[in-house]
Amino acid sequence: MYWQADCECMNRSDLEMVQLERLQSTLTRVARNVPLYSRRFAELGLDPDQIRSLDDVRRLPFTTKADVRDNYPYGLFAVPLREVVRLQASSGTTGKPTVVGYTKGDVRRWSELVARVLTAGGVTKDDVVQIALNYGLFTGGFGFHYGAERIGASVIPSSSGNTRRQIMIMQDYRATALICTPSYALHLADALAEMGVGRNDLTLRVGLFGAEPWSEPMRREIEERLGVQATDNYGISEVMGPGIAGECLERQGLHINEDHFLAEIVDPESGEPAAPGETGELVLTTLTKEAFPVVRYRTGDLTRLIDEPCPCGRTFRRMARIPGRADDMLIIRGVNVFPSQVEAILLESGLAGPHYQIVLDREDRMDKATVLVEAPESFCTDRISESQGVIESLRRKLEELGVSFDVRLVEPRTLERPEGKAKRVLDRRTL
Ligand code: DLL
Repeated sequence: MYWQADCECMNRSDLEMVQLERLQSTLTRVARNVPLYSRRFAELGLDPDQIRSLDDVRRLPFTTKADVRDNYPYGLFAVPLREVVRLQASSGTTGKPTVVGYTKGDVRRWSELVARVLTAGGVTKDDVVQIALNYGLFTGGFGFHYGAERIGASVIPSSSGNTRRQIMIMQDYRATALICTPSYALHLADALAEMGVGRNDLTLRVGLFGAEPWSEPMRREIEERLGVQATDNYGISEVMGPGIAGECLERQGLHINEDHFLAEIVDPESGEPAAPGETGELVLTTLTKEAFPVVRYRTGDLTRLIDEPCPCGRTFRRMARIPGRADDMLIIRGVNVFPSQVEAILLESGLAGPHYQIVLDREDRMDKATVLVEAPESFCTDRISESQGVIESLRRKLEELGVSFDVRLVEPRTLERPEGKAKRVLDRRTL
């Protein structure tokens, strides 16, 4: 099932023509309307007319989150405010948030792109879609909402939080599709178990999850406990929000809506293009955005592009699941580790629940890494020898990452349950 088969299954050479034409028109518009770009292009002696092939994109300067912050709130808008019908902001926790705007046309296109990823994830107009993502400045709630309405599904804007109410709604309104962060999906699963509601008491069929890194074992656990087919969805507010890339039901990577976004992978250090198929930082250029176009936006997210054709028939390239942002990567005693790798090992072990926190300290100038995990409900933490066995076994499995972690078992349900994006790391190291 496709939403816009003519675009999603376009042959590559037609697609590249569309991309180039749209790139040129975006560059002309930003050069004319956004002072940051006209200045940067002038500094490089670059005229948008000189960009004659998609490879020429490498000659363009990058845009960073700092550029967006420095131009807070409206400095990067390419249209007057009177043409903007929607404002959203990034969920950034430090400093000023970044504000993004959408014209009527942008909102229309955004809805179409979200309709594509919803369709790819198995949602149809017959579904009752519960959107348990925050509705507010965060792009998740409204982004998915408009796409789901566009499809003609029955949309429940339950927003985030209030887990018991979410569950009542899920049961009473007979929700068939759930959209939230993967960590919240597991929190819902825990709450359901606590209330004695089994997956067969629910009508859920599919789940679209995203907005934070997660792992394959976590996907399996969500699928198993909620009875859904779970797909991964990627978006970033500065570029648009959800709808940039999403998995189809093959679940082998996220199709990027390449007729609206030009994706590159660069070496995060040098900014040079990565070799084909190599992992690096995802850089995105918007091809159709009117209010807030961005050129070569450094997402900070690490991934690689998958060129092989997908059995689903979509021709858009896929990006691999994101292990984390370049700046989420922990360097522990010089070893690079992503929280999602720790998560995968914990879940695969079958010894720990899905809730965990990594705590980093510095003792005697050395990094000390501890993972707090909740003991499974079935497990009696009073039985010292049994807990010791679990701790030892998890510790050994985590050694696979090249770092030695201390493991601490905490009582079930004591770690924080996120309603939006999970915070997995507490870094208390000071230099
Ligand atoms: O999180 C947009 C979104 C909403 C995507 C709902 C999917 C579902 P921001 O708040 O700007 O936008 O956060 C963007 O979240 O740079 C990634 O680091 C991370 N992220 C988003 N989706 C995924 C994913 C929304 N599927 C930042 N896997 C991005 C891993 C993700 N990380």
